[in-house]
Formats: sequence, C-alpha cells, structure tokens
Amino acid sequence: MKKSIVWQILIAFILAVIVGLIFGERASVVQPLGDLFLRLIQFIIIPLILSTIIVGVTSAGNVKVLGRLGGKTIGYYLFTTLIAITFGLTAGFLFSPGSGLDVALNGDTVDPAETEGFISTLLNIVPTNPFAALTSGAILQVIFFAIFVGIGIIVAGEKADPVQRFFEGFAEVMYKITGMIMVLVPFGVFGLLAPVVGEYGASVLMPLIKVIVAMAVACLVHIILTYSFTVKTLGKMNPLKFFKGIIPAASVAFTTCSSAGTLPVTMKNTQENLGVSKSTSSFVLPLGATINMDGTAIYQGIAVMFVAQYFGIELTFAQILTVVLIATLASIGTAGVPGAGLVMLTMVLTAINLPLEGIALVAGIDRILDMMRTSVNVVGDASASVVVDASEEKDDIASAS
Ligand code: DAS
Repeated sequence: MKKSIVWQILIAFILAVIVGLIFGERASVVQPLGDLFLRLIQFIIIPLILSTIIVGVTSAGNVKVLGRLGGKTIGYYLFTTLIAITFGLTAGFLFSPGSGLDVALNGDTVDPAETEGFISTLLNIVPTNPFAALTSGAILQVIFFAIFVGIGIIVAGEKADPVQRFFEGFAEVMYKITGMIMVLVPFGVFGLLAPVVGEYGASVLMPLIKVIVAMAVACLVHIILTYSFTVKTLGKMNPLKFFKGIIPAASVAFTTCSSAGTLPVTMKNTQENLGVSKSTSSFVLPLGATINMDGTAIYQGIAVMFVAQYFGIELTFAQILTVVLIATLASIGTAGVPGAGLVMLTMVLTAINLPLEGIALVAGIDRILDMMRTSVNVVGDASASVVVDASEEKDDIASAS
C-alpha cells in the first residue's frame, strides 16, 4: 500500500478536527465534498458485490469448498460477536455510565423496530425478484442471488463459460473503478468529519462522556485483544501489518458510518495490503458488511447497561442472555448503514422490557458512537477475511498432498 495514503488520511483527520473546532456549525460548508465521496462509493457497491461474489464462488470450484468457506465465515463471525457483546456488557458494568446521571429526558420516544423472528429473517434473505433486490440495494438478497448464480455456473459447466468470463471481466472493471475512487478517500474523510466535529461541541458531548469513553475503551480492547489474537494465531499474520493495512477502510468506516458503503475500500485493502485472495474477500466481506457487526454488539451491551442504570433497574442473568441472543439475531437482519445500531437497540430494549425512552438519551450522540462501532465492524470483517483465507490455503495444501 502506498505509504502516502495513510499520511494523507491522517492529515485529513487533523485538518477536519481543526476546521470543525474553529468554524463550528459553519464547517458544514464542506459537507458536499463528503456527500460526493459517499455517493461515489455507494454507486459501485451492488455491481461490485454481484460480480465479485459470482467470481468468488466459481473460483471455489465446487459446492463442497463453498460450504466449507461459508461455515468458517459464519462460525468466525458468531465467535467474535459473542466476545464483542461480552466486552460491551462488561464495559457498561465497569464504567456505569447511567448511574447518577443528571441528564433530563427530553420526552422523545422512539417507536420500537419490529424484531423479525429468526425464521422470517432467514426467509427475507431469499429474493422473490433478484432484479428488484439489485435495484433496491438489498445486499443480503444480492449476495444470495450471486451465490446461486455462481453455483449455477459451476454446475452448468462449459456451457456457462461465457457467463463466467463476463463476470470475471466485469469484476475487474469494478475493481479498477474502486481504485480510482480510493484516491478521493482523504477528501471524503475531511468532508465528512469536519461538519461532525463542528456540530458536536463539548456542550453536547460532556454530559454523556462516560458512554463515549466506555464505548471507545471497549472498542479498542476488542480490536487490540480479539483481532490481534485471531489474525496472529489463525491468520498467521503480524497484527501490526494487519492494522496498518486496514487503516484506509477503518477511516472511511469512521467517517461514513456505513460498513456497506466502505465495502469497496475494505475489499481493496484486504486484497492489496493484506494479501487476501479475491475469491475469499469477495465472499467473506459482503457477508460481513451486513451480518457481522462486532462494534454494534459492543454498543448494544453498553447501551443496555446504561439505560438500566439510568432507570435504576437491576438486570437479571436471563435478561443479559436475552441481550446476547437478540443483539446477535438483530445484527444479521440489519444492513450496514448509518444508525443501524440505534434501530437494533429498540429491538433489544423491547425484548428485555427496558424503557424505550432511554434511547432518547443516547440518540443525541449516536453519530459519534456510530463512528466507533462502524470502524470496529469493518476491521472485524477484514480480520475474518484474513483468518478464513489462511485456513483455506491450509485446506487447499492438505487436499493437494
Ligand atoms: N453504521 C452501522 C454500520 O454501517 C453500524 C451501526 O449503526 O451500529 O456497520
């Protein structure tokens, strides 16, 4: 990876903070720069996912390998999500951000998002019209469609060669377009971050600083402990190389608050900086951008403890377990877009009968918390691609010998 992009992003961060602090709300004048960047990376998501997953599946060569790849991916995601929720609940307990808080409720309530049952969440992954899924950007349904097109190509054999070659060429085109857009990452980071710094002054952040600190600490602990461990022991990669290689994607995630929007950058970073194969990254990352949300899981743990403490409610062990299960289920059905975690929180609070009014307390700083949780979500997805790719290489060698 060109060293310059990391320095350019660092300079963009520093400039954004300075401009935000100096100009306050007037810093929003640079918002169009950030919005342009956001639209540029959003416009390539669906064609990139469709083409790269089809190529990834067909390069797996057979359905058995595909099943193995899927099993490892889902297993890793569940493993790290459960650790993340535990870190979140522990941070909420240790920091006690809701105890003795003298912030008055502003009376706002949030309508509880419906918790889709486990079965309906799974059923919704199957598109009734794949072209509608493509035009509406239903990422999980696009992934489902792409996987089955890939399987169809494998089963059809030689007759489908022209289709396979078309998608191989199309995927290459999408990677090239992603490379062109990557040049704009520093400008996008600046245009998205400066207005946020300008909007959230100390008066907004200070009353809830304990929530922000608890979130920051839990995210850092999870990134440093969990991902260093998995990348080193399972991914056979130096953690420093991993963290340095994923900086651009983590920066885009931090400023866009969208795992899905960051996907093109995540794919490019894992392939070019971390050496993950295209077939693994094109399968693991789109799946991760929608169903793997470790940062959001940390947030659920902290927010639940915060609301319970604020209202002086003791959580039972059964309620804690419910949080773990609902947060995991909810993350599968929630797309990686800004504010997804806040929507999920309504499901979790409803499931354990905590007052929904508590959401109004954290909604005011949700953008700040979303920046942190989206960054963790993306770094977690990248760690999965490194781990699964290393495991696949081992299996390929084993089956070849
Ligand atoms: N913004 C979501 C994402 O893109 C995370 C969240 O809202 O919790 O991953």
